[in-house]
Amino acid sequence: MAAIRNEIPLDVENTAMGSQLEALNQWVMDVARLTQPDRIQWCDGSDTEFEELVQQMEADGTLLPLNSETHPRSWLHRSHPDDVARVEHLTFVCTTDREDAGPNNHWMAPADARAKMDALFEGCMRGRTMYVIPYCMGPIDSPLSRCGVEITDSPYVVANMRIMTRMGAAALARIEREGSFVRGLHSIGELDPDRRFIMHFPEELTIQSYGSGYGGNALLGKKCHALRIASHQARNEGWLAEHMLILGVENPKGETHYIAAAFPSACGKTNLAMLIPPEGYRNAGWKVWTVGDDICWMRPGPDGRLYAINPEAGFFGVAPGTSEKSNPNALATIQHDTIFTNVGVTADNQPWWEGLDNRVPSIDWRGNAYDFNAGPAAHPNARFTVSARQCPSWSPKAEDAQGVPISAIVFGGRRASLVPLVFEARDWTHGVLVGAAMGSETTAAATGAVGVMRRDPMAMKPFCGYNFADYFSHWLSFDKPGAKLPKVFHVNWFRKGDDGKFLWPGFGENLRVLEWMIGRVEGKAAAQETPIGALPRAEDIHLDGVALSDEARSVLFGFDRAGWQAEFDSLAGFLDEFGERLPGALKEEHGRIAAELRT
Ligand code: OXD
Ligand code: MN
Repeated sequence: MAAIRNEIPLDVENTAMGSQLEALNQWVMDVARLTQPDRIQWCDGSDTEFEELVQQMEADGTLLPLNSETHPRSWLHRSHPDDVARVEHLTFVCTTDREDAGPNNHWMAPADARAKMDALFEGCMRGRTMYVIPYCMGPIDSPLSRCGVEITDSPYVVANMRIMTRMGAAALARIEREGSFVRGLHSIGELDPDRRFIMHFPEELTIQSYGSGYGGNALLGKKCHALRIASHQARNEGWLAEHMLILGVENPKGETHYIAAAFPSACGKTNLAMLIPPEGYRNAGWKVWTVGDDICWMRPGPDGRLYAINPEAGFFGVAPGTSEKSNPNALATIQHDTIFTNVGVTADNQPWWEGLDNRVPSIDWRGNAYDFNAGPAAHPNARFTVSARQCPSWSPKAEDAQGVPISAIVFGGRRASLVPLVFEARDWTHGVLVGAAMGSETTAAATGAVGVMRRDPMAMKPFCGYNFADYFSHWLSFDKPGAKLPKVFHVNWFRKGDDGKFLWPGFGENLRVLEWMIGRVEGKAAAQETPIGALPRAEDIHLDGVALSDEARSVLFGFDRAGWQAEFDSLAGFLDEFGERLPGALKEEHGRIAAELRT
């Protein structure tokens, strides 16, 4: 090891020693030889380390301190204006066999991808510090958790990873014990969109990301590890890595049901995870507990139920639209110790975004004087990064090493028409079809057009690290003797009326729908059977105090047979894209429902 270090002109501050860490040290040195940093810093996750990083970033303008009276220890980061979202067209899954990545992923042969990335990484850290970040996804002592190491040249990434993961000494100790970890190499490069790639090598548990500092592209523990690589690992090891929030609903008797819900990016996962019950429910003793707002790792426990952990330690939430009305818990969470990215600021230097309140900001996310005619003050995908521990509804069970038992799985998207407020799948196989059929209008979380309807199975279109056909088979495989699987539901908070306005009030009122689901789980709530599943009638859900027009009632709880026939025809075309690899059971389920719709 010493010889290797002597070959390169590095000021190695400290290095991880110990025989189990030999492979890690070796990799770090290989990366240093390729990228040629001036310094290597092993991150321990300590407060002192964070303070030093912040001082350095304040000095060079990477972080701008916000109003310390209203938002203590909080900062604004302005990204490069061309680097504001995930880049799905530049994100690749590099498997030996192209078919293993599937039609749902961009693919590149591993050798070609490595050659491309080596050329980009060569010498890219000259003049920079290379940070080595050991991290754990999930509670540090949980058997469901997995570790990784991210190497990056971005102090902003280090600061965000410290919030979003369990980072530092404890993670390194676990890596030393386990001897296995996901390797993530990241450089902001030149932040040039033409020299930007996010590569995944799931067979080697490796990630390489170049040219972006944006969360989903650069905080490698999140989408790259906890979804794309983890979904591949989960398939091999018999568990599920999903794009789902996890919440607990506690009833007035003190009983809590945990629900996992998959919605595409920027479709309200954070709002639902932090829901505040309507007043009547609050007074009666209902509570909602937040376990996670974006990612859920689940696996069968000894009793046959699925147990879930949130692999993340923080929230990387969408700021625009977050308000006292939509999400008071999120607002309380981000009052201090928060990094804001690409928001506007008010004249007294408070963070501001569209939908927050009716103050007028003074500077926009690019740092220009705010001009209403020049576009929004905050970028539509502006974000906050904050520790989950600051959330008032943070569940005491969120740190439980065994995870929480899941009673219901919910799928949902933005669907202006056809799809009713809620329905329940007949059984697990039908539930998998409901997930596979998910559609939603695109949002600003990824670059590209917004508002275009696309199929987004289980909200995993951008995140499944392998062929969707195999992913559906994996989901189906959980239905085996002894399994006590959750019930599966589909919701649509975004149904619009003829006037183009939303028909359902959403936010806290969504608890009424969750209550109905729990009633179904407990065998207490009523519903009517339809070919697409069990739908509540308006009288099956507690709607007291909710003002719904006649149109809203009939549409939200209605079943449009002709519309669903057309939907199933279009779904057939989508499923056909997966050819022979598509599991027969899913094809049959589709055929059965399509036939029922025709009778
Ligand atoms: C996210 C996303 O950042 O889904 O969570 O894009
Ligand atoms: Mn997400």
